[in-house]
Amino acid sequence: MHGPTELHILERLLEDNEQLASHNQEHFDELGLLAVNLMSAPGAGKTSLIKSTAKLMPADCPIAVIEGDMVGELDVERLREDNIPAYQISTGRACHLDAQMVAQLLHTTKLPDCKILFLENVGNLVCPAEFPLGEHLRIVLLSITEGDDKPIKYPVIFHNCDAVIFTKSDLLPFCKFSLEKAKDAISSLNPAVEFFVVSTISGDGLPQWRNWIVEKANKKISHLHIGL
Ligand SMILES: Nc1nc2c(ncn2[C@@H]2O[C@H](COP(=O)(O)OP(=O)(O)OP(=O)(O)O)[C@@H](O)[C@H]2O)c(=O)[nH]1
Ligand SMILES: [Mg+2]
Repeated sequence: MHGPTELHILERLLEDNEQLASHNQEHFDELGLLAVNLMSAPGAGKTSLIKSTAKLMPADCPIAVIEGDMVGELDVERLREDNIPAYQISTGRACHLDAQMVAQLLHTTKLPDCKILFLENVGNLVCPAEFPLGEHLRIVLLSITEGDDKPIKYPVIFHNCDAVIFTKSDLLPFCKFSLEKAKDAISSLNPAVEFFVVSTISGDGLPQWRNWIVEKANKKISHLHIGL
């Protein structure tokens, strides 16, 4: 249980984060890009999805990545292997990115000319839900190996997102995972949510996801008409 003082501090923390997130969004809008927060449990396939998405992107829709991890630069290195511009934020003991960390990077780093900026959050299904970063879109990845009960057990992150991507669909034949059950649980929390079912191994579902995100960029960025 939290006492009144702890609750007050938490409220102030979240309010400050909201203000900085709005500030970050002004930066994103000035830069003329679509900012996309990718959230999931550790290992659900965020970095793999970014790498596969980049390969399918039209040349006139370059991407960049802000990569959040507690320590190390492993994911940034994986992205740079594919020539994807990637910028590390090390969160230390924090289990999520926050708007202050992103603001600091935006104020000290010149991002390349890109149309979609992915913010890969720290692997965690709880805290990232509470700390908006200024993104335009919030995407949650749920991998087939995690179990179809996760939307019921971790509702906040699924309640407050634009799309859910079921990842590792190549493993469906080997895991007891009901897509129908998971989709029903998420839709009851968030009726407007969109679903994708993808595998970066087989490539299934990736073109549909790519088309959707490019369409979102076309709508968000004025004068952008990326063809597919
Ligand atoms: N079978 C299968 N494995 C996958 C797929 N996508 C990713 N993986 C594997 O899942 C593991 C984790 O993938 P990552 O892309 O590193 O996951 P992540 O969400 O970025 O992980 P963190 O950043 O540590 O939270 C790796 O071993 C990937 O090879 C997929 O579509 N199918
Ligand atoms: Mg990763």
